[in-house]
Amino acid sequence: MGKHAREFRRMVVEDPSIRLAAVFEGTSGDDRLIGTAKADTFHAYEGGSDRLTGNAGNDTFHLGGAFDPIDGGDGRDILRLNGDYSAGLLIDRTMLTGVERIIYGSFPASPRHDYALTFTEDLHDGATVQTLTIGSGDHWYELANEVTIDASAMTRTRLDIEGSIKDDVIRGGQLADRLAGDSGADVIYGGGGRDIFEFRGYDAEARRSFDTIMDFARGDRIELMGYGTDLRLGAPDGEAGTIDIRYARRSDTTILTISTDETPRPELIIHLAGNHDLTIDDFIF
Ligand SMILES: [Ca+2]
Ligand SMILES: [Ca+2]
Ligand SMILES: [Ca+2]
Repeated sequence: MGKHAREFRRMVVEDPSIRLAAVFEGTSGDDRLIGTAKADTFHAYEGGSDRLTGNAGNDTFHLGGAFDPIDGGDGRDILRLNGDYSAGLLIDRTMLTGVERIIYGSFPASPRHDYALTFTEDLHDGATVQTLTIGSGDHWYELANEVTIDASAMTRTRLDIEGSIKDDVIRGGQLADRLAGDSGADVIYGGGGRDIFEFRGYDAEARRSFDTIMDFARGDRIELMGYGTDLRLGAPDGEAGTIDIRYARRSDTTILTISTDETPRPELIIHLAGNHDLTIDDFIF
């Protein structure tokens, strides 16, 4: 057990007169870090076989390449991953529970910080439905690289997933999720439930590539944020303010082309696998 971390724990947890939140610095040894009832911060970058317990309070856990078991406890807890997770992680409740948000990224920028996370079950016990937010939505960590997230095994979790600026593969769970690939050429599966696929108009990269939704189904919707609120379904002529819909038989793909201005270049292209007869009700503006 890491000496420094152990002393920290004793000081913070075993002395009831100290009620401040703690900042834990893990060591290269096997640290057992137990948080207070306040908003604690855990840094476990140094290796070893650690166990991190947040207890109550809105705790933040920082990991950097390895994955140590984390129990966030009560409160709204955040796990920040800043390291190379490209080899792929299978995550179950013995590894991660009681955490409501996962932020991945790379700071400083590194070409090797890719994230391949597969959740083999929900991260909470019991029948209640909880929300898990996953993304790089934080200016500090916006330099995220490719992410592959598979939450298809989750049946009691509503996912709010944001991809990276690169080409991602995102699989939602069995309930109604909100999924956003961000820029890059992303491949997105909603899974079960009435999912919302989100596209943001201020994302200039979206003009240069397109996302593909693999399992769009009745009840799913496409949310177009920042493309105007009066878009209409139109003929495929690039007219301003239209969503043109075309079925490409050869690739069995429905191609949506969104034009917001008079230039011939579309502002957004979305591919849906299969042939879909869409109406305006399939969209949210
Ligand atoms: Ca705590
Ligand atoms: Ca992306
Ligand atoms: Ca879903």
